[in-house]
Amino acid sequence: MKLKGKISAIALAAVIAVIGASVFSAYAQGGQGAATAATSDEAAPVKHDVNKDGEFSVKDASALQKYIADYDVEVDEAQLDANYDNQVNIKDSTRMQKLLAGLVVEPDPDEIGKESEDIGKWF
Ligand SMILES: [Ca+2]
Ligand SMILES: [Ca+2]
Repeated sequence: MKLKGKISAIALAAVIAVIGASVFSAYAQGGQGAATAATSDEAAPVKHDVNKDGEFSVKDASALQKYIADYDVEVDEAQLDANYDNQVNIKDSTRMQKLLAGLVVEPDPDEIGKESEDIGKWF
């Protein structure tokens, strides 16, 4: 009777261990998936995400203004030129605010840098 109880306890412990391992495995796979997603986000930065927080918001226009004013602020320099004129100045911050307000739209990538009658609609 005592031995039978011990065997039951061992069997129960084994079942718990198997279930626990399955749950842990599923959790670990979920974690791995999340890590992969984070890696792909790093590969494609968000356009105009000046402050590198993963989204384009008014904070990016503010970070750009601080950068222009020579504050000690960390920025993604690749995201500063919002009006594609190869200069970084207050016009870029203004354009970011217009983009956020829906007053202007992003130009077609093929049109960036070209002179065009329609270029005014983007700026
Ligand atoms: Ca941002
Ligand atoms: Ca610019």
